[in-house]
Amino acid sequence: MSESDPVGTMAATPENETRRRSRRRKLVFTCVVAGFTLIEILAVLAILGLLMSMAVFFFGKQTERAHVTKTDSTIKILEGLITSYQGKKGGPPFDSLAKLKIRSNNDANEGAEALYAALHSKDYPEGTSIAEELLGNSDNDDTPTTYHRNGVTALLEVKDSWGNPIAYIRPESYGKQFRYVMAETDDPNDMEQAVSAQKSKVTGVWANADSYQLISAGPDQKFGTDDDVKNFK
Ligand SMILES: [Ca+2]
Ligand SMILES: [Ca+2]
Ligand SMILES: [Ca+2]
Repeated sequence: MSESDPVGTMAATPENETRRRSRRRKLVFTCVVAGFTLIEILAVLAILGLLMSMAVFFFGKQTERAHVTKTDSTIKILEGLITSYQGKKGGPPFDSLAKLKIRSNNDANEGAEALYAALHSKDYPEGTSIAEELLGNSDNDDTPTTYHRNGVTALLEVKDSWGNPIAYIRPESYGKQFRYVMAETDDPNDMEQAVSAQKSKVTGVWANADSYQLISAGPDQKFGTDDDVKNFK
C-alpha cells in the first residue's frame, strides 16, 4: 500500500516495485532521524568538528617535525662539507662574495651565496657538489664572474625545508647585519629580513665563536626566534 495506491491495488510491475522499495527506505530513514533530538544531532556534529580540528592540528605538527628533522640533516651535510673544505683550505669559507672575488648585483643572501660559491669554486675542484634538491635562489640573481667549477652562473643558496635560504656567518661578521630574501613566508612583511649571528642562551656570548653559524628561520619562517634550526644551541 502507498499514498498513490491506498488499497494496495497497484499492479506488480517492476516500476511499481521500485517505487514501493524507495518509499520503504524513506520511511526507515525518517524513523531513524526521528530517534534523535536536534540537540543530540548538534552535539554529534560539534564532536565531529572537534575531532577534525584535532586531526588537522596533529597532522600539521607531524609535518612540522619532519621539516625540522630534514633541515637539521641539511645543516649537518653543510657542516661535513665545510669540515672537508677546511681540511684543504685551512679555514671555513668566507661569508663574503667580495672576498671570493665574485661580482654581485645585490647584497641579499650574501653569506649563503658565498658558502655555496666557495664549496663549488673552480679553486676547489675536489669539492663535493650539493644535491640540486637542496638548492634555491630566492633573490634570483647571478654573476658575470666565472667562479663555478661546472659553469653555473647563478648565485645559489642552500635552502631549508620551507624553501628559505640557510644563513651562513663567520666570526668576523658576528655583530654585522645581513639581508636575506625569503622564498616563502606566511606573512608578506617577512619576505625580506635582517639576519645577524646569535648569542648562546647558556653563556650569553657569541655561539660558535671560533667556527661559524648556520641558521634556518625554521617553521615560523622568521630569523632570530626560538624555533630557528641551527648548528648550535
Ligand atoms: Ca644575492
Ligand atoms: Ca641568490
Ligand atoms: Ca624562526
